[in-house]
Amino acid sequence: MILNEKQTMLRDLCREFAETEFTDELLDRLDETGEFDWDIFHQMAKYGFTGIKTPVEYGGQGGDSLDYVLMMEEFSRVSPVLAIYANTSNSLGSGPLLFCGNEEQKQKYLAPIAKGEKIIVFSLTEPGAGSDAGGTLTTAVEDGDYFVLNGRKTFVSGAPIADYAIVYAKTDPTQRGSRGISMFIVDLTLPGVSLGKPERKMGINGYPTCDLILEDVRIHKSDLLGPKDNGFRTAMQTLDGGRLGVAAQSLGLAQGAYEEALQYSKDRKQFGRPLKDFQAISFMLADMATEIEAARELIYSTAVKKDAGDPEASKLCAMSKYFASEMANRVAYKAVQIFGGYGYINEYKVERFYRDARILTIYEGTTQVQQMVIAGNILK
Ligand code: COS
Repeated sequence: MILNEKQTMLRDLCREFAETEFTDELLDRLDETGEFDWDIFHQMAKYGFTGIKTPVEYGGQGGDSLDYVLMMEEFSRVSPVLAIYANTSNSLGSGPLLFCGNEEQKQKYLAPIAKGEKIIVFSLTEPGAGSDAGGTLTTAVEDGDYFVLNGRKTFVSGAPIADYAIVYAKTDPTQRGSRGISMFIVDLTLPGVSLGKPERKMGINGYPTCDLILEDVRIHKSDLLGPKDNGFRTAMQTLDGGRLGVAAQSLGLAQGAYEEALQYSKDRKQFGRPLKDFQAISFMLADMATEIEAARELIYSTAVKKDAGDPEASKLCAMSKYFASEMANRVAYKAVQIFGGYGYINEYKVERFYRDARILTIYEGTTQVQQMVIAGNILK
Protein backbone atom coordinates (compact mmCIF):
# COMPACT_ATOMS: atom_id res chain seq x y z
CA MET A 1 0.00 0.00 0.00
CA ILE A 2 1.26 3.47 -0.82
CA LEU A 3 1.05 5.69 2.25
CA ASN A 4 -0.11 9.27 1.86
CA GLU A 5 1.93 12.23 3.07
CA LYS A 6 0.29 12.36 6.51
CA GLN A 7 0.74 8.63 7.08
CA THR A 8 4.37 8.81 5.97
CA MET A 9 5.00 11.68 8.37
CA LEU A 10 3.44 9.75 11.23
CA ARG A 11 5.46 6.64 10.41
CA ASP A 12 8.67 8.69 10.29
CA LEU A 13 7.84 10.41 13.57
CA CYS A 14 7.21 7.06 15.29
CA ARG A 15 10.40 5.62 13.80
CA GLU A 16 12.49 8.56 14.95
CA PHE A 17 10.92 8.50 18.41
CA ALA A 18 11.64 4.78 18.82
CA GLU A 19 15.18 4.99 17.49
CA THR A 20 16.00 7.96 19.72
CA GLU A 21 14.15 7.20 22.94
CA PHE A 22 14.20 3.40 23.12
CA THR A 23 17.87 3.26 24.07
CA ASP A 24 19.83 0.04 24.49
CA GLU A 25 20.29 0.92 28.15
CA LEU A 26 16.52 1.20 28.64
CA LEU A 27 15.77 -2.01 26.72
CA ASP A 28 18.38 -3.98 28.68
CA ARG A 29 17.03 -2.64 31.97
CA LEU A 30 13.43 -3.58 31.08
CA ASP A 31 14.53 -7.09 30.12
CA GLU A 32 16.66 -7.58 33.23
CA THR A 33 14.36 -6.10 35.87
CA GLY A 34 10.95 -6.70 34.27
CA GLU A 35 9.88 -3.38 35.76
CA PHE A 36 7.71 -0.78 34.07
CA ASP A 37 9.50 2.46 33.14
CA TRP A 38 7.31 5.44 33.95
CA ASP A 39 9.62 8.01 32.31
CA ILE A 40 9.29 6.57 28.82
CA PHE A 41 5.56 6.07 29.34
CA HIS A 42 5.11 9.75 30.25
CA GLN A 43 7.24 10.73 27.26
CA MET A 44 4.98 8.68 24.96
CA ALA A 45 1.92 10.28 26.52
CA LYS A 46 3.40 13.76 25.96
CA TYR A 47 3.71 13.01 22.25
CA GLY A 48 0.09 11.81 22.17
CA PHE A 49 0.91 8.19 21.36
CA THR A 50 -1.20 6.82 24.23
CA GLY A 51 -4.25 8.40 22.62
CA ILE A 52 -3.42 8.03 18.94
CA LYS A 53 -6.72 6.28 18.12
CA THR A 54 -8.95 7.90 20.75
CA PRO A 55 -11.33 10.53 19.31
CA VAL A 56 -10.30 14.15 19.82
CA GLU A 57 -13.41 14.89 21.90
CA TYR A 58 -12.18 12.35 24.45
CA GLY A 59 -8.65 13.70 24.70
CA GLY A 60 -7.01 11.65 21.94
CA GLN A 61 -5.44 12.36 18.55
CA GLY A 62 -8.39 11.07 16.51
CA GLY A 63 -6.26 8.79 14.33
CA ASP A 64 -7.55 5.77 12.44
CA SER A 65 -6.63 2.09 12.59
CA LEU A 66 -3.88 2.50 10.01
CA ASP A 67 -2.26 5.25 12.10
CA TYR A 68 -2.39 2.93 15.09
CA VAL A 69 -0.89 0.07 13.05
CA LEU A 70 1.95 2.29 11.80
CA MET A 71 2.76 3.33 15.38
CA MET A 72 2.69 -0.27 16.63
CA GLU A 73 4.87 -1.44 13.75
CA GLU A 74 7.52 1.25 14.19
CA PHE A 75 7.69 0.94 17.99
CA SER A 76 7.87 -2.87 17.81
CA ARG A 77 10.66 -2.70 15.23
CA VAL A 78 12.83 -1.42 18.09
CA SER A 79 10.96 -2.75 21.12
CA PRO A 80 7.82 -4.91 21.08
CA VAL A 81 7.66 -4.29 24.85
CA LEU A 82 7.54 -0.51 24.65
CA ALA A 83 4.98 -0.77 21.85
CA ILE A 84 2.62 -2.20 24.48
CA TYR A 85 3.06 0.94 26.60
CA ALA A 86 1.18 2.86 23.92
CA ASN A 87 -1.09 0.01 22.96
CA THR A 88 -3.57 -0.75 25.74
CA SER A 89 -5.03 2.75 25.90
CA ASN A 90 -5.71 2.55 22.15
CA SER A 91 -6.89 -1.02 22.07
CA LEU A 92 -8.24 -3.44 24.67
CA GLY A 93 -8.47 -0.81 27.42
CA SER A 94 -10.42 1.82 25.56
CA GLY A 95 -12.25 -0.46 23.10
CA PRO A 96 -15.13 -1.46 25.39
CA LEU A 97 -15.57 2.16 26.54
CA LEU A 98 -15.73 3.41 22.95
CA PHE A 99 -18.06 0.63 21.85
CA CYS A 100 -20.64 0.93 24.56
CA GLY A 101 -19.71 3.43 27.25
CA ASN A 102 -22.32 6.10 27.99
CA GLU A 103 -21.33 9.74 27.65
CA GLU A 104 -20.56 10.11 31.36
CA GLN A 105 -18.31 7.04 31.35
CA LYS A 106 -16.50 8.19 28.22
CA GLN A 107 -15.87 11.65 29.67
CA LYS A 108 -14.75 10.28 33.01
CA TYR A 109 -12.43 7.52 31.83
CA LEU A 110 -11.33 8.00 28.22
CA ALA A 111 -9.60 11.38 28.42
CA PRO A 112 -7.25 10.59 31.34
CA ILE A 113 -6.48 7.22 29.73
CA ALA A 114 -5.72 8.75 26.33
CA LYS A 115 -3.45 11.33 27.99
CA GLY A 116 -1.58 8.68 29.98
CA GLU A 117 -2.77 10.11 33.31
CA LYS A 118 -4.54 6.86 34.14
CA ILE A 119 -4.01 3.28 32.99
CA ILE A 120 -6.76 0.81 32.21
CA VAL A 121 -6.33 -2.90 31.46
CA PHE A 122 -8.46 -5.66 29.99
CA SER A 123 -9.32 -8.56 32.21
CA LEU A 124 -11.08 -11.46 30.53
CA THR A 125 -8.96 -14.59 31.00
CA GLU A 126 -9.39 -16.81 34.06
CA PRO A 127 -7.43 -19.83 35.26
CA GLY A 128 -10.08 -22.10 33.72
CA ALA A 129 -11.24 -19.83 30.89
CA GLY A 130 -8.48 -18.99 28.41
CA SER A 131 -9.36 -19.79 24.81
CA ASP A 132 -12.83 -20.65 26.10
CA ALA A 133 -13.38 -17.05 27.15
CA GLY A 134 -17.12 -17.63 27.51
CA GLY A 135 -16.44 -20.06 30.37
CA THR A 136 -15.91 -17.24 32.85
CA LEU A 137 -16.59 -18.13 36.50
CA THR A 138 -16.26 -14.64 37.98
CA THR A 139 -19.67 -13.59 39.27
CA ALA A 140 -21.42 -10.27 39.73
CA VAL A 141 -24.53 -10.26 41.91
CA GLU A 142 -26.88 -7.29 42.11
CA ASP A 143 -27.27 -5.69 45.54
CA GLY A 144 -29.21 -2.42 45.52
CA ASP A 145 -27.20 0.21 43.62
CA TYR A 146 -24.19 -2.11 43.42
CA PHE A 147 -22.94 -5.32 41.89
CA VAL A 148 -20.80 -7.53 44.13
CA LEU A 149 -17.96 -9.16 42.20
CA ASN A 150 -16.09 -12.33 43.13
CA GLY A 151 -13.51 -14.22 41.09
CA ARG A 152 -9.97 -14.44 39.85
CA LYS A 153 -8.64 -13.16 36.53
CA THR A 154 -5.26 -14.30 35.28
CA PHE A 155 -2.47 -13.08 32.94
CA VAL A 156 -3.76 -9.54 33.23
CA SER A 157 -1.17 -7.58 31.25
CA GLY A 158 -0.44 -4.27 32.93
CA ALA A 159 -2.42 -4.99 36.11
CA PRO A 160 0.47 -4.16 38.46
CA ILE A 161 0.62 -0.60 37.12
CA ALA A 162 -3.06 -0.01 36.33
CA ASP A 163 -5.71 2.24 37.88
CA TYR A 164 -8.72 0.48 36.35
CA ALA A 165 -9.60 -2.84 34.78
CA ILE A 166 -12.41 -3.82 32.44
CA VAL A 167 -13.70 -6.98 34.11
CA TYR A 168 -16.02 -9.60 32.60
CA ALA A 169 -18.30 -11.39 35.03
CA LYS A 170 -21.33 -13.64 34.85
CA THR A 171 -24.45 -11.71 35.86
CA ASP A 172 -26.97 -14.33 34.78
CA PRO A 173 -25.88 -17.88 35.70
CA THR A 174 -29.03 -19.30 34.09
CA GLN A 175 -27.71 -18.31 30.65
CA ARG A 176 -25.20 -20.77 29.21
CA GLY A 177 -21.72 -20.23 27.76
CA SER A 178 -20.84 -16.76 26.60
CA ARG A 179 -24.34 -15.44 27.30
CA GLY A 180 -25.20 -13.70 30.58
CA ILE A 181 -21.79 -12.05 30.90
CA SER A 182 -21.48 -8.31 31.73
CA MET A 183 -18.64 -5.79 31.64
CA PHE A 184 -17.60 -3.63 34.56
CA ILE A 185 -15.12 -0.83 35.06
CA VAL A 186 -13.31 -1.74 38.25
CA ASP A 187 -11.30 0.84 40.18
CA LEU A 188 -8.33 -1.16 41.41
CA THR A 189 -8.14 0.80 44.68
CA LEU A 190 -11.55 -0.52 45.81
CA PRO A 191 -11.75 -2.71 48.93
CA GLY A 192 -11.59 -6.41 48.03
CA VAL A 193 -9.32 -5.94 45.00
CA SER A 194 -5.87 -7.50 45.25
CA LEU A 195 -3.12 -8.55 42.85
CA GLY A 196 -1.12 -11.74 42.46
CA LYS A 197 2.66 -11.67 42.20
CA PRO A 198 4.09 -10.38 38.92
CA GLU A 199 4.72 -13.35 36.61
CA ARG A 200 8.27 -14.21 35.50
CA LYS A 201 8.03 -14.49 31.72
CA MET A 202 10.08 -15.77 28.79
CA GLY A 203 9.93 -12.38 27.06
CA ILE A 204 8.08 -9.06 26.90
CA ASN A 205 9.84 -8.19 30.14
CA GLY A 206 9.22 -4.65 31.33
CA TYR A 207 5.48 -4.84 30.93
CA PRO A 208 4.32 -6.62 34.09
CA THR A 209 1.53 -9.20 34.23
CA CYS A 210 -0.27 -10.67 37.22
CA ASP A 211 -3.55 -12.09 38.52
CA LEU A 212 -6.40 -9.86 39.60
CA ILE A 213 -8.37 -11.14 42.58
CA LEU A 214 -11.86 -9.86 43.39
CA GLU A 215 -13.38 -10.62 46.80
CA ASP A 216 -16.78 -9.07 47.48
CA VAL A 217 -15.86 -5.99 45.46
CA ARG A 218 -18.78 -3.56 45.37
CA ILE A 219 -19.09 -1.87 41.98
CA HIS A 220 -21.60 0.95 41.64
CA LYS A 221 -24.12 0.43 38.85
CA SER A 222 -22.78 3.52 37.10
CA ASP A 223 -19.70 1.39 36.32
CA LEU A 224 -21.63 -1.32 34.54
CA LEU A 225 -20.38 -0.94 30.97
CA GLY A 226 -22.90 -1.57 28.22
CA PRO A 227 -26.05 -3.63 28.55
CA LYS A 228 -26.27 -6.14 31.38
CA ASP A 229 -25.78 -9.80 30.37
CA ASN A 230 -24.48 -8.87 26.93
CA GLY A 231 -20.78 -8.09 27.43
CA PHE A 232 -19.20 -11.01 25.57
CA ARG A 233 -20.00 -9.61 22.16
CA THR A 234 -18.13 -6.40 23.06
CA ALA A 235 -15.16 -8.46 24.26
CA MET A 236 -15.03 -10.10 20.83
CA GLN A 237 -15.42 -6.79 18.99
CA THR A 238 -12.64 -5.32 21.10
CA LEU A 239 -10.42 -8.30 20.42
CA ASP A 240 -10.85 -7.80 16.66
CA GLY A 241 -9.02 -4.48 17.00
CA GLY A 242 -6.57 -5.91 19.54
CA ARG A 243 -5.65 -8.69 17.14
CA LEU A 244 -4.83 -6.15 14.46
CA GLY A 245 -2.55 -4.47 17.00
CA VAL A 246 -0.74 -7.73 17.77
CA ALA A 247 -0.41 -8.33 14.02
CA ALA A 248 1.29 -4.92 13.68
CA GLN A 249 3.47 -5.68 16.70
CA SER A 250 4.48 -8.96 15.00
CA LEU A 251 5.22 -7.13 11.76
CA GLY A 252 7.47 -4.60 13.52
CA LEU A 253 9.30 -7.28 15.47
CA ALA A 254 9.91 -9.27 12.29
CA GLN A 255 11.19 -6.17 10.50
CA GLY A 256 13.58 -5.42 13.38
CA ALA A 257 14.91 -8.98 13.49
CA TYR A 258 15.28 -9.08 9.71
CA GLU A 259 17.23 -5.81 9.61
CA GLU A 260 19.62 -7.09 12.28
CA ALA A 261 20.19 -10.31 10.32
CA LEU A 262 20.60 -8.46 7.00
CA GLN A 263 23.30 -6.20 8.43
CA TYR A 264 25.05 -9.09 10.15
CA SER A 265 25.11 -11.06 6.90
CA LYS A 266 27.06 -8.21 5.33
CA ASP A 267 29.49 -7.75 8.24
CA ARG A 268 30.26 -11.30 9.25
CA LYS A 269 32.75 -13.28 7.18
CA GLN A 270 33.17 -17.05 7.11
CA PHE A 271 35.22 -19.11 4.67
CA GLY A 272 36.66 -15.79 3.42
CA ARG A 273 33.31 -14.33 2.29
CA PRO A 274 30.50 -12.32 3.90
CA LEU A 275 27.58 -14.51 4.95
CA LYS A 276 25.29 -12.81 2.43
CA ASP A 277 27.32 -14.36 -0.40
CA PHE A 278 26.22 -17.84 0.63
CA GLN A 279 23.06 -18.86 -1.16
CA ALA A 280 21.73 -20.62 1.95
CA ILE A 281 21.84 -17.31 3.85
CA SER A 282 20.60 -15.10 1.01
CA PHE A 283 17.60 -17.39 0.46
CA MET A 284 16.72 -17.16 4.15
CA LEU A 285 16.85 -13.37 3.86
CA ALA A 286 14.71 -13.50 0.71
CA ASP A 287 12.09 -15.57 2.53
CA MET A 288 12.08 -13.23 5.50
CA ALA A 289 11.68 -10.11 3.34
CA THR A 290 8.89 -11.70 1.29
CA GLU A 291 6.88 -12.83 4.30
CA ILE A 292 7.23 -9.45 5.99
CA GLU A 293 5.99 -7.67 2.88
CA ALA A 294 3.01 -10.03 2.57
CA ALA A 295 2.06 -9.43 6.21
CA ARG A 296 2.39 -5.67 5.80
CA GLU A 297 -0.01 -5.57 2.86
CA LEU A 298 -2.56 -7.77 4.66
CA ILE A 299 -2.38 -5.73 7.87
CA TYR A 300 -2.56 -2.29 6.23
CA SER A 301 -5.49 -3.25 4.02
CA THR A 302 -7.28 -4.87 6.96
CA ALA A 303 -6.89 -1.63 8.95
CA VAL A 304 -8.48 0.37 6.15
CA LYS A 305 -11.28 -2.14 5.59
CA LYS A 306 -12.03 -2.34 9.32
CA ASP A 307 -12.53 1.42 9.55
CA ALA A 308 -14.70 1.32 6.42
CA GLY A 309 -17.04 -1.15 8.15
CA ASP A 310 -16.20 -4.08 5.89
CA PRO A 311 -18.30 -7.08 7.04
CA GLU A 312 -15.22 -9.29 6.59
CA ALA A 313 -13.17 -7.23 9.05
CA SER A 314 -13.36 -9.67 11.97
CA LYS A 315 -12.07 -12.50 9.78
CA LEU A 316 -9.35 -10.28 8.29
CA CYS A 317 -8.16 -9.22 11.77
CA ALA A 318 -7.88 -12.89 12.75
CA MET A 319 -6.04 -13.66 9.48
CA SER A 320 -3.66 -10.75 10.08
CA LYS A 321 -2.79 -11.92 13.58
CA TYR A 322 -2.55 -15.56 12.53
CA PHE A 323 -0.26 -14.90 9.59
CA ALA A 324 1.86 -12.12 11.10
CA SER A 325 2.48 -13.74 14.49
CA GLU A 326 3.51 -17.08 12.96
CA MET A 327 5.57 -15.19 10.39
CA ALA A 328 7.36 -13.19 13.13
CA ASN A 329 8.34 -16.44 14.83
CA ARG A 330 9.70 -17.86 11.58
CA VAL A 331 11.63 -14.65 10.91
CA ALA A 332 13.03 -14.42 14.45
CA TYR A 333 14.08 -18.08 14.21
CA LYS A 334 15.94 -17.44 10.96
CA ALA A 335 17.53 -14.26 12.34
CA VAL A 336 18.99 -16.25 15.25
CA GLN A 337 20.11 -18.93 12.79
CA ILE A 338 21.97 -16.38 10.66
CA PHE A 339 23.71 -15.03 13.76
CA GLY A 340 24.72 -18.58 14.71
CA GLY A 341 26.14 -18.87 18.23
CA TYR A 342 26.04 -15.10 18.70
CA GLY A 343 22.29 -15.17 18.20
CA TYR A 344 22.00 -17.25 21.33
CA ILE A 345 23.85 -14.67 23.44
CA ASN A 346 21.70 -12.02 25.08
CA GLU A 347 24.08 -9.25 24.06
CA TYR A 348 22.57 -9.48 20.58
CA LYS A 349 19.16 -8.06 19.78
CA VAL A 350 17.93 -11.10 17.87
CA GLU A 351 18.05 -13.20 21.06
CA ARG A 352 15.48 -10.89 22.68
CA PHE A 353 13.36 -10.63 19.53
CA TYR A 354 13.23 -14.43 19.46
CA ARG A 355 11.99 -14.63 23.07
CA ASP A 356 9.57 -11.73 22.62
CA ALA A 357 8.11 -13.30 19.47
CA ARG A 358 6.89 -16.38 21.29
CA ILE A 359 3.90 -14.72 22.96
CA LEU A 360 2.58 -13.29 19.68
CA THR A 361 0.94 -16.56 18.65
CA ILE A 362 -0.62 -16.86 22.11
CA TYR A 363 -2.00 -13.63 23.57
CA GLU A 364 -5.22 -12.00 22.38
CA GLY A 365 -6.23 -15.40 21.05
CA THR A 366 -3.90 -18.26 20.14
CA THR A 367 -3.16 -19.18 16.54
CA GLN A 368 -5.70 -21.97 16.95
CA VAL A 369 -8.37 -19.50 18.12
CA GLN A 370 -7.65 -17.35 15.04
CA GLN A 371 -8.10 -20.47 12.90
CA MET A 372 -11.44 -21.08 14.66
CA VAL A 373 -12.55 -17.52 13.91
CA ILE A 374 -11.42 -17.71 10.27
CA ALA A 375 -12.98 -21.14 9.74
CA GLY A 376 -16.18 -19.99 11.45
CA ASN A 377 -16.40 -17.08 9.03
CA ILE A 378 -15.64 -18.94 5.82
CA LEU A 379 -17.84 -21.91 6.66
CA LYS A 380 -20.96 -20.09 7.82
N1 COS B 1 -17.89 -9.24 16.90
C1 COS B 1 -19.13 -9.16 17.43
N2 COS B 1 -19.75 -10.23 17.99
C2 COS B 1 -19.09 -11.41 18.01
C3 COS B 1 -17.80 -11.55 17.46
C4 COS B 1 -17.20 -10.40 16.89
N3 COS B 1 -15.97 -10.46 16.38
N4 COS B 1 -17.40 -12.81 17.64
C5 COS B 1 -18.40 -13.46 18.24
N5 COS B 1 -19.42 -12.60 18.46
C6 COS B 1 -20.71 -12.91 19.11
C7 COS B 1 -21.43 -14.01 18.36
O1 COS B 1 -22.22 -13.48 17.32
C8 COS B 1 -22.27 -14.63 19.45
O2 COS B 1 -23.40 -13.83 19.68
P1 COS B 1 -24.80 -14.48 20.17
O3 COS B 1 -24.54 -15.04 21.54
O4 COS B 1 -25.74 -13.32 20.17
O5 COS B 1 -25.14 -15.54 19.17
C9 COS B 1 -21.36 -14.51 20.69
O6 COS B 1 -20.43 -13.45 20.41
C10 COS B 1 -20.62 -15.78 21.00
O7 COS B 1 -19.85 -16.12 19.86
P2 COS B 1 -19.33 -17.60 19.63
O8 COS B 1 -20.47 -18.55 19.70
O9 COS B 1 -18.48 -17.61 18.40
O10 COS B 1 -18.43 -17.79 20.95
P3 COS B 1 -17.62 -19.03 21.48
O11 COS B 1 -17.88 -19.16 22.92
O12 COS B 1 -17.79 -20.21 20.58
O13 COS B 1 -16.09 -18.50 21.38
C11 COS B 1 -13.96 -17.92 20.45
C12 COS B 1 -15.46 -18.23 20.23
C13 COS B 1 -13.13 -19.18 20.73
C14 COS B 1 -13.53 -17.32 19.13
C15 COS B 1 -13.79 -16.92 21.60
O14 COS B 1 -14.08 -17.47 22.86
C16 COS B 1 -12.39 -16.37 21.66
O15 COS B 1 -12.06 -15.45 20.92
N6 COS B 1 -11.56 -16.91 22.56
C17 COS B 1 -10.22 -16.40 22.78
C18 COS B 1 -10.27 -15.30 23.75
C19 COS B 1 -9.02 -14.51 23.71
O16 COS B 1 -8.62 -13.98 22.71
N7 COS B 1 -8.40 -14.41 24.86
C20 COS B 1 -7.27 -13.60 25.04
C21 COS B 1 -7.56 -12.75 26.21
S1 COS B 1 -7.27 -11.12 26.01
S2 COS B 1 -5.33 -10.98 26.18
